[in-house]
Amino acid sequence: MTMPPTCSGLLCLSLLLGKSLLVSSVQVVTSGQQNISLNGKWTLENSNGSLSLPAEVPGCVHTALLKQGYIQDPYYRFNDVAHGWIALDNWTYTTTFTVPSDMRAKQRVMLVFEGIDTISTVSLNGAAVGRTDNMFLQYDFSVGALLTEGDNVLTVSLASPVRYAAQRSEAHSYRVPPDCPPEVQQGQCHVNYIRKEQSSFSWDWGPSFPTAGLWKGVRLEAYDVLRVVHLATVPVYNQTSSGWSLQVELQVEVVAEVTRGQLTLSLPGLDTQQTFPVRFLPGRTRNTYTLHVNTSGPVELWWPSGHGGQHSYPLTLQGVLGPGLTFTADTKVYFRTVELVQEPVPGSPGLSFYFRVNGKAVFMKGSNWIPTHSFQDLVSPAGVRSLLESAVAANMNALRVWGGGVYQQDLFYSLCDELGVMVWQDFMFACALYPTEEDFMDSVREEVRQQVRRLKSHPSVVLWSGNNENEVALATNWFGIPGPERPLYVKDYVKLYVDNIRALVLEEDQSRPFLASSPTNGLASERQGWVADDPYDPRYGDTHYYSYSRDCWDWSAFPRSRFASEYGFQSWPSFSTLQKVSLPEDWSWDGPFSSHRQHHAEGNRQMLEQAGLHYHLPNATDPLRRYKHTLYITQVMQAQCVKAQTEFYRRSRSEVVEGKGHTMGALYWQLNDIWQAPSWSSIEFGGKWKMLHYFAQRFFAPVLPVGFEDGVSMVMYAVSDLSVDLNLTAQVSVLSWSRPDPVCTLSSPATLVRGNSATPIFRQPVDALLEGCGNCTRRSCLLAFHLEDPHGARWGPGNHHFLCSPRDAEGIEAPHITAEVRGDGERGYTVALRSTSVAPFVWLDAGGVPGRFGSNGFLMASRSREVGFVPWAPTSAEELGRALTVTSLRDVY
Ligand code: BMA
Repeated sequence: MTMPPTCSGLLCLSLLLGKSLLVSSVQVVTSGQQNISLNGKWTLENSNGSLSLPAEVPGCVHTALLKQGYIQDPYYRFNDVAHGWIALDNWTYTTTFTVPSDMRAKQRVMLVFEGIDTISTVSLNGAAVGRTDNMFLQYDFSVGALLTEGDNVLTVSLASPVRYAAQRSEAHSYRVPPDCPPEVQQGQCHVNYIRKEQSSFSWDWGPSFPTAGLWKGVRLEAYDVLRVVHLATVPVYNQTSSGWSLQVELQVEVVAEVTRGQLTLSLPGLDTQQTFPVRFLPGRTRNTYTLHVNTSGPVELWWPSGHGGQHSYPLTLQGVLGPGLTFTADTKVYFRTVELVQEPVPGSPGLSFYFRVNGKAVFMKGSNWIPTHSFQDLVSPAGVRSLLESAVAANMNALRVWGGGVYQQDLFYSLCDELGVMVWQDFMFACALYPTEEDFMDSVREEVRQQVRRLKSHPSVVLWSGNNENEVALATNWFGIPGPERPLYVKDYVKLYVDNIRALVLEEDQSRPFLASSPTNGLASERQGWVADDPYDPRYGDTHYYSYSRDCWDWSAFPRSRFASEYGFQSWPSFSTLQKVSLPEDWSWDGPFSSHRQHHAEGNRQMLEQAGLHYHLPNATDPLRRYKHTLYITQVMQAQCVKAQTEFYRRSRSEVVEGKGHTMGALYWQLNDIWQAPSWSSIEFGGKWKMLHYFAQRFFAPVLPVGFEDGVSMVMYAVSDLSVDLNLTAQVSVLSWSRPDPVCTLSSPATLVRGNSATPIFRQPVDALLEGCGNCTRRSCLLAFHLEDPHGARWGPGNHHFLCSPRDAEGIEAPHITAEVRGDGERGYTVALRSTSVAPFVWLDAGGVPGRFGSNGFLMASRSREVGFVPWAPTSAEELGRALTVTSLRDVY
């Protein structure tokens, strides 16, 4: 029920009065409970009072200053550095509100902050209510005694996070590195001392915006007997009885003496209903009920995308207590099991590392998720949805929520449930060592409890992982810790991730696996006291692997790991994305803007060096043309490099070579961007797909032909994530760079391709292959291939293999490509392309027209091709036609 706005004092608050409340993404209604939302307009003041402005809650200081016109767009040009002063000041949020007398008369009134960023003192009517030190916590304060009849004044005084972190580090008895980020990141120091988004002090893909604010909702909850604090449902499968039960966990806060009544849980979709007697003790308690699911009929399971549906069952909960108090909740339940399998692999030293969902081994395909905005209050539900849908559209079934960002909002996990995206959930610790003094640990313990309770009902969450790269940071001594001091840091490491985080996770949730770190050797790391000698060992656990100087086309350089949870290459975003935050004077590769946005040391040089190994670098005389071509070539390089590495991992799923293999996961670094800058992402800030994302759509396809050279031979594998066996042949066309039609075609014998395997399907010496085909040489020809069944039906996308670097290709012509936009926009548009010759890396760019093409970055090997375009906002064919540009490799030099 929404009340009309009530004006009180200087402020006009929009009050939301009602009983219905969202508790861990479940709608709970408790009779007799009243809630008032304190979201809306507050006032914000800096420490010396020179700035005083209205500020929206949820929100942060930066966005308030932006909305009131005190600062320009923080993402514009060099503003991240120019706005550095904001995070050095202290800020106070104030609101005034009234509380109806019947609400004040309740036994208890709780002031609930869903999230405060970060260090604050909360006061109500001049009296201190509490302090906060962790942005990942919800804080509940009992404030009934402080409320008055008239105006109530609530203030939250936030200390500068940068100064706080510095003070904590200063006060610490020994150094907890890494002190400061590399200079190129233009960031702030000691972020490991504050429980806040670690990348907010800068990262190698992101700006430094150490935010402060009330980043989530604020409300009052008033009740007489009981309020529901939390509700979680975790299905448990009993192997012996082949039956399911549902653990329902209800956390309540009770003010009365012992409260008795009954609770009815029903799953109508499974003909299951049970009533339990309840007895709640006073205070905050957790109460667990086991609902035995009637399995006389089949229980439909939740599956990762590509492996089955995501069936859910509605669950209702109805509580009746004493005379007249009721509470109800409606939620969804999904059934699935998940295991992380680490067991001996025949013919290979080490242990496997893969996920088994509902008893089936699943190859994880996906990427890593970073914060989608520096200002969390500007993260829109539509933006989150668009990114997740883009992931699934690119045939991903998994994302890792990386440990340097934030635990995502409820919507993220609900969408992952619905879309079949498995979530590897890190705890928020990254690339650093951490202090372990008592107050810090207390805060972390509460963070783990709250986050595990909030997220454990989601089937999408398949793994808890302690941190990002902190095991390897210790193992390989990133921070130059002198030998004699190492045990102290190892002790802190074990205390934080094992004795506390792991212990708490095991206590709170035994329905999914826990890993202490990523990368790690898993069980083998445990045996070495949780810090392995070499956590990158490809025979155990997961790996992160980056090499910018080695030729990315050389697959022999990649570790044949059990599971690749990070690998990648940088590229620049498209011109239309950069244009929004820059001026014409910024549009050059060597200028200050290009180095300012690059936060990875030598990143710009590395990109061009890697590109130069295989492509001519742009040399147009017109500077803007050359700049745009340079952006393009970085995307070509990135797309092809990540393709080579991902295809290597996918074809390694079924074999062991020199003791290594059985790779069962490929999560490249990184899915999305936090701002408009060069990074490892496949999707630009704003949602536009880079060439890599279009490539991912193909290299993650359920059925994929992979081609590579092994010694003197051309080899092809058929990779299949399907459950069925297929009878397939590889159809290979030899193309000449100088002609649009194949020179010759050949096919492999039919091969049985088992479900969930990678099967060799074609092998022939390259020389023999070319000799049999006109005057083809490595330099004049290339290969295009696809998979076909005996009925001539194609399985999976086509693929191609270069026999030389395109920069050495002979006969590659400047293609004349024409593009014509067709259609009325009802069902999107079609771009009809015609080319006079073979054109690699054909790139359609709709400029600032938001939307996505059916495919992009492709090889044009025949004269014509049609590509769909779905706009994300209404646009006309003319507008799209005007914005559309077509680039292919030969255009850039
Ligand atoms: C990995 C990540 C991030 C980083 C990326 C690229 O180590 O965990 O810390 O952004 O590499 O350098």
